[in-house]
Amino acid sequence: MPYYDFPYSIVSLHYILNIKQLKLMNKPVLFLLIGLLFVSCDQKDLNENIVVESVTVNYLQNPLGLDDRQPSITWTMSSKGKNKRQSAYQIRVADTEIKLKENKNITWDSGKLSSSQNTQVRYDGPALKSGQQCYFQIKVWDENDTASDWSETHFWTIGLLAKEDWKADWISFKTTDSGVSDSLFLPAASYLRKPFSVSEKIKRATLYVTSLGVFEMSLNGQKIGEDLLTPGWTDYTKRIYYKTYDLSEGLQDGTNVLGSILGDGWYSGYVGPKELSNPRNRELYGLQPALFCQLEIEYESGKKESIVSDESWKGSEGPIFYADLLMGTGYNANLELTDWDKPTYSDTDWSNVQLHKGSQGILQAYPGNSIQVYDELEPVAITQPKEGTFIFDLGQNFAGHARLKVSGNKNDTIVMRFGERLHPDGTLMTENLRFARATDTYILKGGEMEEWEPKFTYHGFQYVEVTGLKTAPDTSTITGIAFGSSIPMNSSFTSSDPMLNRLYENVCWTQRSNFMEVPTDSPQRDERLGWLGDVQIFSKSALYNANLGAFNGKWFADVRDAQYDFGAYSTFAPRPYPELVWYSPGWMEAGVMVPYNTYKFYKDTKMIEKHYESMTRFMEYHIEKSSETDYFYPENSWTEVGPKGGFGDWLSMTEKHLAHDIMASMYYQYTLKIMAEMSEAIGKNTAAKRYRDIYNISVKNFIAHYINEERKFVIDETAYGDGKGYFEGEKGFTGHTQSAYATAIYFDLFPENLKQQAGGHLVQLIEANDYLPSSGILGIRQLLPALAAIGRSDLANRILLNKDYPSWGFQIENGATTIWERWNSYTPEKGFNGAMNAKMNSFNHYAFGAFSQYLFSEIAGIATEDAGFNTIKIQPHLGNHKLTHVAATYESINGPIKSSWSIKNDRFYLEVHIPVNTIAKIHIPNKNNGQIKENGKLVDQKSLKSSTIKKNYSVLIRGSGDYNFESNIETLKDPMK
Ligand code: RAM
Repeated sequence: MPYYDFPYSIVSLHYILNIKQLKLMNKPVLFLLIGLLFVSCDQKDLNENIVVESVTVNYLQNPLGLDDRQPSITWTMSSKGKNKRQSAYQIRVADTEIKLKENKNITWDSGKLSSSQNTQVRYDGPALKSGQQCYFQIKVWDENDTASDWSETHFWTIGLLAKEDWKADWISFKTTDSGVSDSLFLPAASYLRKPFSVSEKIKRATLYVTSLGVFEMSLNGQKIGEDLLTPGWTDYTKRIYYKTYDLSEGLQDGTNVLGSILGDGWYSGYVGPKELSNPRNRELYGLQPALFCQLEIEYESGKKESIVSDESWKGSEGPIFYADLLMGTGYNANLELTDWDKPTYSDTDWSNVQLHKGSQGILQAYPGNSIQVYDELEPVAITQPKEGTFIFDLGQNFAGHARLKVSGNKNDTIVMRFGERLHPDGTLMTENLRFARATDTYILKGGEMEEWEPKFTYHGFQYVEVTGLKTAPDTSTITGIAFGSSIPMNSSFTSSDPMLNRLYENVCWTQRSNFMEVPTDSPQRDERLGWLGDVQIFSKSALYNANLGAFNGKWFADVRDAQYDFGAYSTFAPRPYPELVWYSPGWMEAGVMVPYNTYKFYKDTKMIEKHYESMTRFMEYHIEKSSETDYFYPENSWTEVGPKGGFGDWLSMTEKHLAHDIMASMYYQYTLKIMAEMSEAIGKNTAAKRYRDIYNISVKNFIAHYINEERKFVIDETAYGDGKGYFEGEKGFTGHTQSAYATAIYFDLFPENLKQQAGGHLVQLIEANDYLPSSGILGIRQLLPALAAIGRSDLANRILLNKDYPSWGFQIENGATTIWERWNSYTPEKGFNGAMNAKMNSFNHYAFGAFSQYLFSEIAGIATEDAGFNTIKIQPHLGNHKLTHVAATYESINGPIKSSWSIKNDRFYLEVHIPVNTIAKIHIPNKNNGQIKENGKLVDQKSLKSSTIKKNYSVLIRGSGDYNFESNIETLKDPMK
């Protein structure tokens, strides 16, 4: 046994006393010492005991108001020991904390179940009822059958499950049809209030609330919860989510007031680009926002009461004279309704509300991560490019709004505009916002310092332009308030290269800015749509950065709701334009690929089951279409979509476009393959076999058609004619691009020898392109991992760290703080590229951030071998040895996985952390199984296995714990050797 595994007490005793001294010792002292030894041995065992750490239900901590009848429970575990595994678990659920503690009248006791499963354990007790509270604890047993303590108490509650549970009506303050199609129409927000009295002692009070439009609720003058832009965005004609809040503490004896402010939001406000919804791009779902809420009060006496939205509520307009997601919010402080949501307020001049027709959509519990504030930013500079026009630089591009602090006279008007970049003369650049006006207005009441934050809008910006100030501002005048969906983002990546570190931060900021209820393309311009192509390409990167179980699950429902009857998934989801038929290869496959990635990260078979019928319909559509052309897509197969052929390798930098049909075929083949895997995961083996059979035929025919004797991709260019109808079709088409080979390798479509030959072409293309990327958004994710897969991470890193145009480094060199939409979004020579800027140019677009999965899966080398990171691989790719240090932690569903390495004097040092219940195959860079040290000691060379990539790794299998390794990498510097 190595010394470090020896009980500390024996080692220490040995150091304190030598054997002679022990013999000389009198018996009582000896017994005392031996006793102490046992105590401390026990102590050591105790320290190695498993502790149940973070516990979630349907990916959320202590969620309120679930409508899932079999919620899934997941826990992580820690232990100071090594090789710790779970051999059994027990879950106990009760409807009060006391019952749980006393283990009496338990709702469900799983009993001790022999199982290593610590994620996605489905509740399996008696049927759950509306409003039910479920307090629970978990106990686990380790590999020696030693029990842990019971975990802390956690809970979930159930929402309103049956239609009959709902007694509320849909209400709104006014019903106005703008009738406006060609000019801006920005109505005021409405204020609704309902006083009610409480005369008994309260046991529990729960608010269930939703709206068409966006709401903010208050109780006795206090905002309820921290969520913004609730209840978020869905296709309201099909599905509306309600939120649940616990108000047990907030109610007071006597009169209480529920208040609500309603804004247009996605329901009746401006959504998406003007062109898509002509003649009007507001009121896409309905005319006037409406509220639907129900406060369930349970008194100690057993009496129950419901306060619901109905015609007894009163409504008024107030200080918010416009509030729109794209256009901004205006507030006239002189119209403030002071204390309007407190009991003392008199609402005699308020009007009665009206009943609203509501929606046919099904009412469901909100399953995602609500939007919340995650950061505040202080200005780093204030400039005055024009007299009276101040520009506040917040140092970072992000999505959110600004808090304003001003003093002045009554009716002074402050106007704030938002932009991502400045013109060379220091003025705000807003051309790329297109139709989004992104303008907030504040009208002062005068006198004291006034502080204001807008509601019901958000902007994508780094700079705030402020006009109307009467005195010189300072850094407290404007504060950036960054918000987005509250996805847990606990992973980290740093390296010895400051540019790469900044780049990774840019990816995270871009993700945060665009994970706004749905994964949007951009937060600034009049678009902000959940483009499927962008989501699928960035999906794995996003999953490394954050836990997206809840967020993605919510979006998959949007994807299903937007799916066409004939099977194709729409180009974006939600799809607020019911008439629009728009789909494209590479985009629509997201409906299968993102669920697959989510399954691989979280082993979530419930999610597959929910989405399976929809995915099957999609696959049938593809299979039927491709059956006419031997189950792949030869040239010109997609003339029916717009633009012709689809979007293809959108925004690539190649001379000729990669033929859309090559990409369409490969994306289709990949979905066949992953559908087979997902089918198997839920026991649908016949379907799995069918998908695999079609896959094999498809790939065979595809290779025969597109690959020539030099093993190059070739196409019949004449098939595309003069390219008319295709996006930038005048450039012509080719098969021979970085994206084509990288995709074939990354999707693992080719047999080994062809893969190597494809790799050779990829390398040549990269060398010929001065080690710069040329891929568009359908190929970019694949590029770096594909190079690593053929043993050329040196080239991958060379591209990654390149600062020439076009590259990621070039963006950083040119002031990027988020990822740009285009490689040429900005160049010093051409600025924002003239007309292109006003057409389509976002500086906060995650698609090209899709490289960042490579930082985790290849550079740090953390990947799952199974689904759910129970069996993992740690395999750092050292590239060209220019990075000398990397430290990454991926917060997996099983707990944190750490890979941190450094290179010093041709020696490689690796530190890893493997969570409990996880087996790691650790690949240590090491030519031909040379010597490896583990925690300072030589590892028996016979126990080492060589890994496949050119025998450049030795593989060790280890269980949970912290380890460090050391190897010689002198001979690995040149991958060509
Ligand atoms: C743009 C979007 C998105 C892309 C589509 C094709 O407007 O921003 O990034 O997927 O077009």
